[in-house]
Amino acid sequence: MFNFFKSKKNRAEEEKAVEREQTAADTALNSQANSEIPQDATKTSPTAESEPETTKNVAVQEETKPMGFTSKLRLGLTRTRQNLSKQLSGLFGGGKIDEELYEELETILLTADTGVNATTQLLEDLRKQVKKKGLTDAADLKAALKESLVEMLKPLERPLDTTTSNPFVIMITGVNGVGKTTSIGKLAKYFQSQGKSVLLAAGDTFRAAAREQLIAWGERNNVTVIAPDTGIDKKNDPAAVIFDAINAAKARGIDIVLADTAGRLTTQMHLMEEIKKVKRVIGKAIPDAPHEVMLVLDANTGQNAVTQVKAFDEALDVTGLILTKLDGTAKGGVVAAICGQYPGNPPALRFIGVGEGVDDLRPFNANDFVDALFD
Ligand SMILES: Nc1nc2c(ncn2[C@@H]2O[C@H](COP(=O)(O)OP(=O)(O)O)[C@@H](O)[C@H]2O)c(=O)[nH]1
Ligand SMILES: [Mg+2]
Repeated sequence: MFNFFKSKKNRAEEEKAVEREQTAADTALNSQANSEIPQDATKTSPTAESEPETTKNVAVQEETKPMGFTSKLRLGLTRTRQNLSKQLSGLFGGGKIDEELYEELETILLTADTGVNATTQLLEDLRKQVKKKGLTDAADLKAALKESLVEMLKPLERPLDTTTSNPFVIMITGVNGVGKTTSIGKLAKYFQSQGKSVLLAAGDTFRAAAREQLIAWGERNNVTVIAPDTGIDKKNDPAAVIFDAINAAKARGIDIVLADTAGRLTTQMHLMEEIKKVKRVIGKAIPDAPHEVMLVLDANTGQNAVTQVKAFDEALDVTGLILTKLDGTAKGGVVAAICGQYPGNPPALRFIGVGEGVDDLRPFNANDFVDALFD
């Protein structure tokens, strides 16, 4: 009873603290997002080029120096970090390492959506470390937990190598609203920044808005988008659109094709059959394609994300994951939950999304991730 009330009170305080830091984080993100506008505007403005660089412009540029991804990752993980650190600070403040402490830690990890398997695994590893290193003070546990987490998450860290094929075809899939189309926009920018040419295939033929959304991302990144005709009589088959896009990419010597698809629930059997067909047809354009079947997951869905991995993998042999919206959740533990589900051999977590901006997607790095969670 007492513990319940205590934790409730703590939670209210934590929530206030999280809110305060989140507001600060939002302000920082907004000022950064806003700051990107004048730079872009300068590029497209016809008069800007001829204007001499004034001291005012220089000042604006200095102010708007892009935020490094480490800071962005930290900012994006604010909620999870706040949630964890407030709870852990009491626990790791000092004192004896006893069963009660392990139990409390178990609860904290579970409420961060770490999942039963991963939590058990982490605690086992922690106990081993405590024994091996002869730790007696709870204050030493933070470093030990970080070490256990990094070790657990390391196998997820398998960056995508797109040099094995030209064009390299990436099929993007997942349920509705997880961030597929947005991630494609971000990926286009990411690959371009590596000097690669990109083409987008508007394979979500379900909603006209999805097509428009992808075209907008294409325009923003100056990338060709192969989209279906929108005439009322046209029956737009997603497989056909993507097939055409791959052929266009071959003809134009494009390096990377990003194929968008409509969101679907894994329980919608006919839609799962449709996506299997899309995959088969891609293989007709290039025999070993798609070279990557990328499943996009929303970090807010917690344990559900784990279920989605299983179901999409059964249908499509998923080769990589993108975990989006880590900025919007206090439950970043889902990353560990995925590991817990596949002990020793988790799927590759290619990228994580920590915001809606075009730069808010980066390859997953276990060390950076754990650092951003704790420090
Ligand atoms: N905060 C946040 N929002 C995101 C992220 N990725 C996508 N979104 C938002 O999620 C919503 C759905 O994204 P969309 O790409 O249309 O999802 P789709 O249905 O899977 O294609 C949009 O409002 C996006 O801006 C992310 O990493 N962080
Ligand atoms: Mg979409």
